[in-house]
Amino acid sequence: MPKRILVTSALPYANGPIHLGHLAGAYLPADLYTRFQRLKGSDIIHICGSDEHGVPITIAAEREGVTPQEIVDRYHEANKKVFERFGISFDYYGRTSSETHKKTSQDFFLKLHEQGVFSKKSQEQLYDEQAGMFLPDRYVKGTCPHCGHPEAYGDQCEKCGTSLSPTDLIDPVSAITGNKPVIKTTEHWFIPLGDFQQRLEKWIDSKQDWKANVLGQCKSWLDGGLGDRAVTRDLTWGVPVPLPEAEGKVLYVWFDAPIGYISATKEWAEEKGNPDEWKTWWQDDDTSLVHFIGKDNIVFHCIMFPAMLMQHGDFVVPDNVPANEFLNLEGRKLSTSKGWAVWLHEYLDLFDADLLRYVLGTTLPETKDSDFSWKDFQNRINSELADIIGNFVFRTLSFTERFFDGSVPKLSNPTETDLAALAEIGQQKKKIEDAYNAFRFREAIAETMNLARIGNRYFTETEPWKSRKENPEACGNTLYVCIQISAALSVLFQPVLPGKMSTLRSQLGIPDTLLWDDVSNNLIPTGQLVKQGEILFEKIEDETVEEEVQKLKDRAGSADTTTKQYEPLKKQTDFGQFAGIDLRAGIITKAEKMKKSKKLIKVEVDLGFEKRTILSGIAEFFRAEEVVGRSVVVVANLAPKKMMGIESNGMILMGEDTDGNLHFVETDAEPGSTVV
Ligand code: B3M
Ligand code: ZN
Repeated sequence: MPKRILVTSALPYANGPIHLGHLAGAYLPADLYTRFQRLKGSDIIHICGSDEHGVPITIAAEREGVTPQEIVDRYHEANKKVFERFGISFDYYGRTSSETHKKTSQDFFLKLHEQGVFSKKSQEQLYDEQAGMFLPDRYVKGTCPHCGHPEAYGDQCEKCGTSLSPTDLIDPVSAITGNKPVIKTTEHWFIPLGDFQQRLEKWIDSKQDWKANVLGQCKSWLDGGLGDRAVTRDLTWGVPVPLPEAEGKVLYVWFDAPIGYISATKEWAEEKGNPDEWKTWWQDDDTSLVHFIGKDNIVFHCIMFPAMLMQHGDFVVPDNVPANEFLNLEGRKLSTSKGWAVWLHEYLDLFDADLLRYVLGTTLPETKDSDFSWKDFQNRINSELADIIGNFVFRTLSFTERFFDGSVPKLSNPTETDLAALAEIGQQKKKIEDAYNAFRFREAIAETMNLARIGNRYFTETEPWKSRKENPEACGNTLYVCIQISAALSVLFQPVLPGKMSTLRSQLGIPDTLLWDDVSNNLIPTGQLVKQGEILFEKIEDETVEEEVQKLKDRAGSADTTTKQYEPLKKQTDFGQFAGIDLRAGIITKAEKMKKSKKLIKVEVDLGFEKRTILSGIAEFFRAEEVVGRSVVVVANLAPKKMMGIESNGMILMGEDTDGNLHFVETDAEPGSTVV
C-alpha cells in the first residue's frame, strides 16, 4: 500500500460546457475512486482544473467573436460550479492561466533546456501573411487528399477520419482570412522522445496491472517508434517560452497542461496554509500518482508526460492511468458541434445528481465504448434504484416504525437464513472493495446493488408481515438483519450516491462520518431509533424521458441547418484577383470511379481546345456513368495536383446545398467558352 494517493483527472478545456462524455471518461470514475479511498481512510487528494491554453480555446473565441480570456473566464467558472453540483469532490480545481502555473511550467521547461534535452530545429510551416501569423494545424483548411472532402482540417479530415498534416491538404486556405497560406520557416524546440524509448518500454512493461486498452495503445505507440515532438508553438495565447530568443512563442499546450497538475497541487497546499506540502505529494516516492483520462489522452499521459517527468528528475511518475473509452449517446457518436450531447447543467436543472451518477456508473466505457440512452436511464432508476434499494430500505424502515415504534429489534435465536443474510454484508463488502481497488467501477456498483437485492429477497422470503403475528421474535430478527444491511449500504453506496446515502444515514440515525471499515453486521445497536422519512427514489415517467430524447433530436436537427445553411462569407476580394481565375465551359466525355477512393471519380473533360483529366470528389453523389455528357464549369488554370498517382488538371465547380449534397454548376455555352 502506498502512503498516499494523488488522483488527477484530465483538465477539461475551458472552451465549452461539461457533458456526459466528459463525466464518463474521467470525472465520475475519478470521483468514485477518490470517495472510496477516503472512506477507506487513505491519504488521498483529487486535483483538477481548467486547461485554458491551446488552439481549442482560440478557435472557440474566434467562433464567438470574443477574446480567449473571455472564453476561459466564462467556462472555468461554469465548469467548476457544475462539477460541484454533480458532487465531483475535487480537493482543488485550478486553472492553467494562473501565475503559479506560468512559473511552474516555465521552470520545468528551463530545467529541461538547461539539461540540454531539447533540440532546436527549423521547420517549414504554413503562414498567413495577411494575419501575420503561423497557422496551427487546426487553422488550415483544404481538400482531403484521401477522400476529397473539401473542408478537411490541417490535422485531420473529419469526414474520413484520416490524420493529416497541413501540407497534405489540397488547396489549403487559412481559416482566419481565407487566403492561401505561404510556407515559411520557423524554429521550434523539440523533445526527442526517441531517446526515452527504452526507458518507457521498460517502465510500461512493468505495469502488467494496467488496463488492457491502455497497455494496447502504449504498445502500439512504442512499436511505431517514438520521434521528436515540438514543445513550442508560434502563438500568442499560452505560456510564453522563457527564452529571450523565443519572442512570440508559447509552450505547446500538451507540454504545459499536465504540469498543471503540479501547479494546482501547489496552489492547494498554499491555500491550506502549508505551502511546501505539495512536495510530499509530487516528490516522495511513496505517492501513488493516478491519472484519470479519456482514451484520446493516453499518449500524453503514458508517453510524453512520463518522459518529461523522468527527464526532470524531481517528480514521481504515474503509478496507473486507468483511461476509459468513449461514451456514445442514444447509439450515436457524441458530438458537441452537431448538438448531439447532454449537457450536465441542463441535466441538473431537471434531475438529481445521484441518479446520473448511478446510471453512468453502471455504464462506464471501461473496456470498450458504451452507450447512454434515456430509456436505459429510466429503466435503471425504476427497476434498480426505486425497486431494489429504494423499496428495500423503505419497507424495512416503515415496518420498524409501524410495528416496533421505530426501535431496532434485537436478534435472538436467529435462523440459518438470518445468519446467512447477515454474513452477506462482509462478503459483498470484500467484493466491492476489490473491484474499486482494481478500477472496475461497474463491477463495484453492481456488487453494491447486489447487497440490496439480497436484502430485498431476504425480506420477501422471511415474510415479516406474517411472522409479525405468528412469531414476533422471527419478525424482529428479519428487521434487525434488514436494518444492518441498510446501514451497510448507506456506507458502501456512498461513493456512488453521496446525497441519497446521507439521507439514508439520517433516517437510520447514524453519523455521516462512518468509514468503510466501520461497516459490519451490527452497525446499529438494538434499541436505536430509526425513522421512515422520505422516499429515496421516485420513479421516472415515460413522458419525461421521451421529452429528453425529443429535445436532443430537435437540437441536433436545428444544429444541422444552422451550421450548414449559411457558410460565412469569405473576405472581400478585388476584381483583379477574381479575374485571375480562368473559368471555362466544358463537357464530361469519360468518367471512371477511382477504385481505392470512396469519393473520387476520374473524368475527362472536353474544353474544346483540349481534353483534361480531372479528379473530382463527387463519387458519393453521382455514379460515373451518369455524369458523362454533363456540361460543367472548370477552373482551367489551377496548378496540376497529383492524387493517388494521377495528375488532376483543374477543378469542376460544384454547388453544395444545405444537406451537403453536391450539384453541378452548368452553362449552355459551348466547350472552351470563358465563364465571366
Ligand atoms: N484539455 C484535452 C481534453 O480535454 C486536454 C486534457 C489535458 S490533461 C493535462 O480532452
Ligand atoms: Zn478525408
